[in-house]
Order: sequence, then structure tokens, then C-alpha cells
Amino acid sequence: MRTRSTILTLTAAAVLTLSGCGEGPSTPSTAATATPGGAAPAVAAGAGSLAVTPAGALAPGQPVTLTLVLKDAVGTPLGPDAIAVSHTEKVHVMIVDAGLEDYTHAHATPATEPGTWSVTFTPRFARAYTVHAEYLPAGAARPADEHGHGHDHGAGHGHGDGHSQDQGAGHDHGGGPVVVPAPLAVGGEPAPPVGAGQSLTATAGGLAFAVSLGGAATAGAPVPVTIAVTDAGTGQPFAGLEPIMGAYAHLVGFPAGSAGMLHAHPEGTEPASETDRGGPVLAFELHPEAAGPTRLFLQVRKGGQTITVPFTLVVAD
Ligand SMILES: [Cu+2]
Repeated sequence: MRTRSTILTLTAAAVLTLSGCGEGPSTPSTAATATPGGAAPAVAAGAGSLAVTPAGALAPGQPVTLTLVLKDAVGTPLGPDAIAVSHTEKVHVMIVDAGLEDYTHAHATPATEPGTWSVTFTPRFARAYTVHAEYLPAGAARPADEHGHGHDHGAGHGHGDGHSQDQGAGHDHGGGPVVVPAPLAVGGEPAPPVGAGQSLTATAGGLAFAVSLGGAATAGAPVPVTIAVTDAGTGQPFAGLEPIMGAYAHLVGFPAGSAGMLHAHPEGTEPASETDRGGPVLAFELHPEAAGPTRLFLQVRKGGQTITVPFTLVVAD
């Protein structure tokens, strides 16, 4: 089932890459309205559909506004009333290129047409991209959401099973957030293959990050992941992570060669106010779905600046 939906999504992406790479500035690539979810039952099952249309020419370094049309599994447009706030926003949009190098996490704002949202991003490459829309259907809001500080993955916050993420192409896991992908071709440039080597340490924004696995990372099985944060200058543990979108960190993963997406937040208490601080160790539970390299992007905030840190996790079969 998972494999089938991935293949269908990739087929749609391939078609788009072929038809959507005209360089003409006046071709707002109608091909980009191809909706893998709309036509493909395997993707739409339990989830919904996403159609993406750029409002202008797509070119590296140029901001472009994308129009997103969100529909539920039976084709009803999803406007602001149909979507609950999760992690401070209604519609999170994760955009990544096929080489898994250029990652954007943005938020969509409602547009005039029912179910229509807009979001602006600036691609770095003339490559194929995937746009993932993540939202929590209003009816799916959990009791935790009533606390009013952006809890969405209710089960991950001390309610028992520690499952604190959503994942996969159009996957809807029992009332939690829904993630729906759609292809977007910025250009026809081939993306370099995602490196097969594991890379679990990085330095960014004056901080050093080291990922540790609490077991083997295997497709289809949960694995505990901790990320230790230290001051890159002094080597001292860093416990000053500022809240970002209602959490101390966001960990988003993309398996190479798939339209799937993982999204996890640190276990434990989420920030209740702007002055709360997180770190020095962030603990997650990841559910890798596909064998091979998965690119992880950690987002944290320090000194008011968002720091985005890439890692590569190699997942065994
Ligand atoms: Cu998040």
C-alpha cells in the first residue's frame, strides 16, 4: 500500500518534470496542477489531495507565490474553518528539491477561493521539487489542543505511546495531522544523487549538533533519536533553544527517491511561553519508512534566528 502510493506519486512527479520545465516566463506551468491525490485512490485513501499552481515564472533565486488547493478525501475544499491550528499555524508547507538539499518550511495563508491557500518560497535550484502540505483536520483536534499552545501530536506528549510524528505520502494516522505531497518542477535540471553516506553531526549558527540513535534505523520500525546541542565555541551543553512554531525543535525527514515525509517534535513538555528554553538534548522517536538515505532537517531557534541543520540517516531494509 505504501509502496503503491509512492510509485503513483513519483509517476506524477515524473510527468511534471517532463511537461513543466518550459523556461518561458509567461507559462505558469498548468501542469503543476496535476494532483496525485485527486486521481490516485492510493494516495487519497484517508487523506486528501493537494494541487499546486505557481502564480508566475519559476526560477532559482526568485520568490514565487504558490496557490495550493487542499481537498479532503471526498473532494471537499478545505478552508480555514476545516483546519485546526497545529504548532501555531494551520497549513504547514514543506518544500524540498529532488536532491534533498533545498528545504523550506513555510506557512500558507487562506486565499479567496474555498480550499485555496497561498504560500511564497524561493527555490535555489532549477530542479524538480515536492511540496508537502501538512494540516490537522478540524474534527481531528485532540484534547491536548485545548491547552492552546500549539500541541498537535497529542500522543507524543506523555499520553502513552510516544508516537510524536506524522509521516508519509498522504498518510493520515488516526485523527492526527495529514501530509499530502504534490510535485512542482522549478526546472529540468537533474538533481545530484543523494549521498549514501551517513552524516549525523553538523555545526550551524554557532551551535554543534550530534545525532545518536537508540537502536538500528530500520524501515518500518520506530527508532529513538537524540540530538545533543552544544555551544560550538565552548563545547558546553546548550540549553537556550527558543520556541519555534510551538516546539523547541522540528525534525522533518525526506527519504531519498520517495515523496514521503517524516515530521517529529521533541518528546517532553512543549514550550508554554516565549521565554521557555529547550535543550541541551532533544529526544525524538522516528519512524523511518523507506530503506536507504533519509535526509533530516532539524529546525531550531537561537537569538531570534531560525537555524536549519541537515543530517543524513541511512535506514536499513
Ligand atoms: Cu514541526
